[in-house]
This record gives sequence, C-alpha cells and structure tokens, in this order.
Amino acid sequence: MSNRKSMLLLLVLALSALILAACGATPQPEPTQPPAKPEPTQVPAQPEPTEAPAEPAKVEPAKEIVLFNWSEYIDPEIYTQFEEATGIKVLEDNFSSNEELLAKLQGGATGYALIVPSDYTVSIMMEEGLLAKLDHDNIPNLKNLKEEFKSVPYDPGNVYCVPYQWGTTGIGYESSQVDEPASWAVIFEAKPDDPWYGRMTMLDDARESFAAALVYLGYDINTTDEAQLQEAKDLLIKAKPGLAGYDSDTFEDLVASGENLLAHGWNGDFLVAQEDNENVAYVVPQEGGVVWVDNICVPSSATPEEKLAGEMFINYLLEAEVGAQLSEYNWYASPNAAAEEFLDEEFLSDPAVYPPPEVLEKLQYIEPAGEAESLYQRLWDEVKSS
Ligand code: N2P
Repeated sequence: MSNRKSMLLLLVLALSALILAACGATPQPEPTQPPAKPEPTQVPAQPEPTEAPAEPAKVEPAKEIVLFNWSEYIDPEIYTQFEEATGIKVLEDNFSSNEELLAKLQGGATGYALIVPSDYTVSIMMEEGLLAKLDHDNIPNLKNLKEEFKSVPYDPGNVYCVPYQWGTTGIGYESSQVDEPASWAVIFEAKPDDPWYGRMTMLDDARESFAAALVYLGYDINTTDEAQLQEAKDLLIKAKPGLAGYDSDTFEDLVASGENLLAHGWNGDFLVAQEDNENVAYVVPQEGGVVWVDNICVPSSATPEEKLAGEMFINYLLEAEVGAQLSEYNWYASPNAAAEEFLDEEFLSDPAVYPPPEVLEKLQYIEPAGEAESLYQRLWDEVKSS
C-alpha cells in the first residue's frame, strides 16, 4: 500500500469512528423499563480446593462453672436440674456488695463464669472492660424477657447482661413488737429507750447506706456534693451506737428470730423470712428508698468454655418455669414475662414485691458516682472505723 493510500484509509477509519461516536451521543428516549441487569462477568474457574476450608475451632462448654452471686439468691434445686439437663455442674461463691464484687474482678480474679452485679455496677464494669459480650445465639430464651428489661438504660439490647431479679431497699421490722416505721428517722433518730435501739442493723454497703442517709436528709441519693456527703457521713456515725452492726447477709434472719427488731435491707429477703416468722414485714419509708435491677453477666476473664456454659445457664434461668422457680424462692420480682403464668396470684399481687405507683415514684436507682466513687468509699471507711 502506498503512503497516500494508507493515509486515506486512516482518514476513512477516523471519520467513521467520529460518526459512530456522534450517533452514540444522540439523546436516547428515557427507558420505561429498568435497564436489564448486566450479565455477570464470568469468574475464572478456581482450581478445586484440595482440603476443606478450616472451620473455627468448636468450643465445648466447661463441665463445671462457678457462679459468683449474692448469698441465698438462687434455689439450689436449679443447679441439680441444670446438671441433669446438660451435665454441667454449677458451683457457687458469694459476695455481699457490688463493691466487693467489683474489687474482686478489678483485682484480676478468674474462675468465674457468671456474676450478678446491680445496674450501676454493670455500667462501671462495662466501662472498665470487665464484661464479655453475650452470644445471643446461645440464649434464645431472651425472648421471654419483659420488653422493659430488653432495653434497660445501662445495657440496652442485653449486650452484656440479662436482668436476673429486681427489688427495693427499705426497712424490715418485727410487726408484733414495732409499729410500721413511717420514716428513716427510726434508724437515724433512735433513742436509747426505743425498744429497737441496739437491736437493728444497716446494710454493710457504702452506696446503700449512704442512700438511706441522703434520702432522709432530702438529698439526691446520687449526690457527688462533698458537703452533703459529709453531712450524710455524720448522720451515719450518729446512728451507729443504736446499731447491732452492719450486715448484708443475715439481717432478715436476725429480725425473724427476734434478736433484732428492725433492719435496713432488701425486700425479698424479708419476705422469705416470713416463712420463719409471719410477723416480719417490710416498708419503704415515706422519704423513699432504692430500686435496683440485678443482672447475670459473664466476666471478660471467663474462658470460652466457661462463657458458653455460662450462657447455657442464663438460657436455662430464662425458661418460663425456671424463672418462676427463681422468683418463688427469692420473693423478688421477675423480669421474665413468660414466668408470670407459673407464679401465684399471691406473689404477683404482693405490693412488697411489685411496688404500687405511689411507692415506685419515691424510689431511685443508684448511679455510678464516677470521680466521687472514691469519696464515697473513703467516707464509708470513716463511718465503719469511727
Ligand atoms: C440476696 C439479695 C441481693 C439483692 N439475698 C441485692 N441487690
């Protein structure tokens, strides 16, 4: 081909390319149909794997786990039933306050598959990375929880914990020997000639005992104001000579036996003690008291095997009948909606278990004190050692 001829051919080709491009640029009518999906691009065939892809290692549940719980807070029969159903043995260890539980975990304790902190302590533990995220696939009975317990403010969506029981803090008393205490004054203004002087206890619990003093003084139970806390401390110290002691484990038994006549404590414990002495009664004084939700959670120190066994136990507790069994034993209100059909009417309508609206409105949750946590502890130490 001559140079001239090839130039001409190039020109023709270039022109036809231009014309084609121009046609393509002509506005097209809007498609009324969605454009057809492009054909999937062909993936080049992969060579057949010679080995099956590695599966994540399957965790087997631990054969034995430890539940770290408040004392007398579970029907021991539940352990037997669970072991029969799963072969997993549950052992129990006890603590007497949230602060004790927290200090144990902060100190690096291991060997616990399950723990039972209250609401404000869940918040503190979450922040400090002390809790493991629950695998909801292992806890299908979460569906049994009442709606309000699926979205508790300290752990919305039950990411870390499952509500266990809830209750209130007030005063239990021996009603054949003492009139119903209308006010926290029975403790804070007790006189040596009052029959209960020297025959009453307060909880061995910094936040709970400060809450009682603060609510009596008319302050917020979550105050971080040092002057108010000092005043509450002085009040607790002033009340000390009238106390037989600080006690979070046997306070209700001491009222039931008649050794003591009244005690600052948790509603369910007093209601259980009615089985030993029908004159044990419980009241939230007029100034108000504490409402709390205890939760069952897996600490982040648990091994994968302990965690799985722990989640299986949580799931078991959430069964409708087991949930009822737990509350019937404890006399604490259940967060489990499905359990209610197995609970007696007497239980469900007991105002000491399910406080009526006029009592509920006088109750407050303890909240994390943040920076003031150590101030509470220091002042509580001063009360205890005074
Ligand atoms: C156990 C009562 C524990 C309730 N006896 C305190 N949150």
